[in-house]
Amino acid sequence: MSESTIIIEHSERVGIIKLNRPRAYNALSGTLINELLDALRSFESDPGVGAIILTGNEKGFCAGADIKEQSELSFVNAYNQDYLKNLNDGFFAVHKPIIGVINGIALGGGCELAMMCDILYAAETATFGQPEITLGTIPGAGGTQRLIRAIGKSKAMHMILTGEMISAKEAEAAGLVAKVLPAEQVFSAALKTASKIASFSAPIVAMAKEAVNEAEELGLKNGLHFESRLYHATFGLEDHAEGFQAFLAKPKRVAQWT
Ligand code: CO8
Repeated sequence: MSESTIIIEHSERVGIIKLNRPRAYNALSGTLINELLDALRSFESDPGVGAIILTGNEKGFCAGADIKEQSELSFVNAYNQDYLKNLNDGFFAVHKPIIGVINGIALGGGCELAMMCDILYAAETATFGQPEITLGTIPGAGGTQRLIRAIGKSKAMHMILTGEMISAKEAEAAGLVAKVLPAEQVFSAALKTASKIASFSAPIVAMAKEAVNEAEELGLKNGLHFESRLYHATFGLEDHAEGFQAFLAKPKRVAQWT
């Protein structure tokens, strides 16, 4: 039987996915993508999971599309199967927060995969790049759209048009990643954050994630309207009543989420 291309673990309420194709720097083969999407679906439907971590292995995070596989793909094949749309769609379908832990290279589709996550923690040794131009192609899993939103036009253009990489520190300064930590600390720090998020009310966490993500789709006026609607809807949840009662109790108590 062939080895799995991902490793799935649990740490209390956190579901963990580790990319695991060490011989190909975790390149995104069709098999890896399918196994990754299956794992996301399974964590999404598991009420015991409140947040997800996606990370790489000792070789780093991910070197992008599997170049060997992609070299065999014709325009017609790619077009007819809507190549890679399933990856973006799979991430869009996850209501639980996904923390990407970037522990080394995140190149091409690897950088795009990182940007599909909701929060990024990076090791000091991590590097980010969109080298597709050096292969005679362009980013194809969201890079041209998400990078500009994350770091602005000039920096995004620079990365995409030169293929040059940026360091974790540059990524943090540009707003691409939330935190940079020494390599040996980054996973445990992310796990602590994921556990904290997973300890809150699951529906409230999902609504907060949805409202933030809508900011990328809507203008300010429509976005504020959308936020108000979700905010008002939280008033109808038992978790909302519990959170407010716990705060107002004398003495204050810790809220118990459903
Ligand atoms: N695909 C397939 N195999 C790869 C990939 C890859 N992306 N990257 C590395 N490998 C393989 C190499 O072929 C090599 O295999 P073998 O031992 O059989 O020859 C092995 O991994 C080790 O690679 P290197 O010898 O090159 O190791 P180095 O340590 O010298 O370099 C690097 C490591 C920097 C990661 C280098 O391999 C590299 O530059 N890789 C390519 C990175 C790249 O250009 N990525 C962009 C790919 S295109 C893309 O992502 C399009 C985006 C579309 C969306 C994708 C979503 C699925």
